[in-house]
Amino acid sequence: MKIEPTNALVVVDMQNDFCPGGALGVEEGDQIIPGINTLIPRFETCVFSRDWHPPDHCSFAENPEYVDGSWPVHCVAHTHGAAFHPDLKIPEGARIVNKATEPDREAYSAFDGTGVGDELRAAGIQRVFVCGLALDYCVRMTAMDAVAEGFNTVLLQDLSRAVNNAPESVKQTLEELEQAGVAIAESKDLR
Ligand code: VGL
Ligand code: ZN
Repeated sequence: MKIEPTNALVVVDMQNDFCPGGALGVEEGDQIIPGINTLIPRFETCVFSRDWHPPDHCSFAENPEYVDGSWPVHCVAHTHGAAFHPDLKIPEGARIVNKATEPDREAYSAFDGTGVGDELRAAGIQRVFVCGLALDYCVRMTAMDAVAEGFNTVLLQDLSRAVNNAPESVKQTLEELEQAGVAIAESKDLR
């Protein structure tokens, strides 16, 4: 797979709260950062999404159950937890996308309510490579929406980690994505 000028890298939610030690820390979430950093300068277009919730976001629960979409308080806009991981090398001029910014509305996908699909199309982008956190939630929904928006879509499996990293769960997510038309690849497949 050759990286073309019409390709974009979409880096999903590489924020402190989704990394180990964060409010919703994903196991090994920080381990994908070096690989993402290596890839960033090879793309002309990079999008970085961030979960950017108000303090009273509808997904927040005192006793969160996770699987039902209730979560501990996380990624409250302008807090340390919502900040990008300090090791992530965000280039100047990168598009930063805030999502799930309204109290009464959840949005897992970087395309949901952000307008970034239209922007990428207007910029001539035809294919998007998706990576980041978390594979089973925001990465999955971002990749599903990318297909629905008409982009040729590739999930970079080695540059993503899941909240539920049990092998059967990961397998199910990858199968769902493949069935939707998402290609599954590894960063080493890119040249
Ligand atoms: C996410 C749960 C809640 C994610 C965001 O980025 O995958 N997961 N909010
Ligand atoms: Zn969230």
